[in-house]
This record gives sequence, C-alpha cells and structure tokens, in this order.
Amino acid sequence: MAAQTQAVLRYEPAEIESPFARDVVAGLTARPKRLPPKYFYDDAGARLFEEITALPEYYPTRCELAILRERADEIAGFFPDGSALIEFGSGSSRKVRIVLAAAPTIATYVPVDISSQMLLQEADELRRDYPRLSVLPVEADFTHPFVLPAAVADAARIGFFPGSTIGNFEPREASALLRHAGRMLGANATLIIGVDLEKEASILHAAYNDAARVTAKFNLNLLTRINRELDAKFNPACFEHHAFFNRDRSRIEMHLASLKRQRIKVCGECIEFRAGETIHTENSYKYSIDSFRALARGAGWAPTAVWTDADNYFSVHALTLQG
Ligand code: AVJ
Repeated sequence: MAAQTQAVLRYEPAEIESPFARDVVAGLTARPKRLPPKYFYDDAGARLFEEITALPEYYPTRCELAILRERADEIAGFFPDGSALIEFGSGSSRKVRIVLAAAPTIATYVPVDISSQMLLQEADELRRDYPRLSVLPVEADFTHPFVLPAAVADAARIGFFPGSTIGNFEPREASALLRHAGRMLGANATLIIGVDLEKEASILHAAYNDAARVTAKFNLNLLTRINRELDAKFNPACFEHHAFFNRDRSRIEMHLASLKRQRIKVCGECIEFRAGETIHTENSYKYSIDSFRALARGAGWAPTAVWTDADNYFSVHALTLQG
C-alpha cells in the first residue's frame, strides 16, 4: 500500500470511538503535544478542582465569590420575572446559589456540565433548597452545540459563565464561544461572565504552583484518566507539573513534562517523549477589563456593567446581546 495513503489515514475510524480517545490521540501525535483542559474534569478531577478553589494561593474563586455576594442585588436586576438561568460548566453550585438567593424572579435553572456525578448531585441539593425553582440539568460539553430543555423555549434567558472558564480558550475560540452562547440565549439575552484579570506574575505563579501541590495532582490526574479510560500505561511519577506565566500572550500555561525519554502506547499509537518534552494541558488567559470588553464586542455583546474585587484581581461582566 502506498505509504502516502497510510500517512493520511492514520487512524481507522472504527478503532477510536469516543471523543476523548480521538482528542487524546490527536493531541499526543501533534507537535507540540497537547491535551484539551476540559478532560481534567472526571470525577476525581472535579474533586481536585474543588480542592484548588480552597487553596490560599488560588485567589480567583474567593475573589469572584466576594464580587457575587457584594453585587448580588445589582446582578439580580438583570433577571426578568420567570426567566431561565443557563450556567455553562456549572461544577459546584456555590456561585449560582448566591445569584438564586438574590433573584427569586428566576423560574428555571439549567446547569450544563460534562461531569455528570457532580451535576446530578448538585441539582438534587438545589431542588431541596429551592422547591419552587425548576432545575433542569443538561449533561453536555458546552463547547459543542447542545439542546436547551423545551421548558425554557419561551422564557427570557440569562447566561451565567463564572470561574473564568472563558480563559481556557484561545481568544478566537473564546469569541466564537461567546457568539454561539448569544445565538443560543436569543434576543435581549444577558450574560454574566467571570474573567480573571492581568496582575503581577508572582501572584499568578503562586496560584498555579500551590505549596500543597494540589494543582500538580490535578494536572497529573489527566494521565491517570487516560490510563483508566483508554487502557494506557503512563507512570505519572515520570512526569512533572509545570506552570508559568507567558507574558507575551497574557496566559498561564500548564504542561506535563516528561522526566525522561520514554514511549507509551495509547490507543494502539506509540507516543515517544524526549526527556523534558511537555504535553501542553491548559492555557488560562488573563484579560484587562478593556481587552475583555473588546473581545465581547467582537462577538456581538455590548458591555453593560463590570464589577471587581477590592484587589482588582478578578472581574464579573454583565453583557447584553446587541440587537
Ligand atoms: C477553571 C479554567 C478557571 O484556569 O484557573 C485551576 C482551572 N487550572 N488551576 C483556571 C485551573 C489550574 C481554572 N479554570
């Protein structure tokens, strides 16, 4: 068979069925090697992330919670009677609870997440605590189109996208995602979105290199997940967590660096590592208020309000869809 044909058709579609397997093979055969950060959040990863949010060095969650608490009434002013709140990447319901408590006008809450265990558990707890609220969880990867429950078809829809998850995306992808969210939410929509701010590199560095090494565990858990779900044999002890601020691109980068030359078989593909070679596992972009507003405008959203914490570490923006 022509070698050329083989080079193009490297993977038999039948062999690699799941999106996870496809993305892992594509990422590990790319140069430089990379893996999408959305796969951090298996059940163990979601728990580790919750641990990260409580670390003394990890300021984003604390700052965002402070902003939401302080501005809950102003934020609630954006929710018309009977509106539906759609949360992208809901995870724990800690943040939305602050909004729900301040906005009894919200009739329906639609958490959208790929980590199903936490999604369903949090939904149950919210139903118990807010018996008049209709809670309609959607298990989906919000970076792909998904269907909103029919029950919210006629409601005014407000998007809630906290946690600076938007920072995981390349600015062009972030723009596409904001545009897509606008189409899904529909005319007159509001989006409440949390965005981490640019700041001194030492503070950023500490937040992603915590002394307790929970972030390292979170990063390395990706290899454990690949082992478990794709039957690979990575030794996490042969990789090291690297996180640093890339000033030119205004982003934290996380990598897994191979401590030695090694070969690992993944989905029938032999992946070779040079000593020191890395898998790029995450970007976490940091914006200024103006640079984020420019991004939002480019995606069809008009900046309506912005709130920050006392240190100016984190921002929460209210955007309204441009007519
Ligand atoms: C959930 C994407 C906002 O970028 O700060 C935390 C994920 N990675 N520590 C972030 C994360 C390492 C987090 N986001």
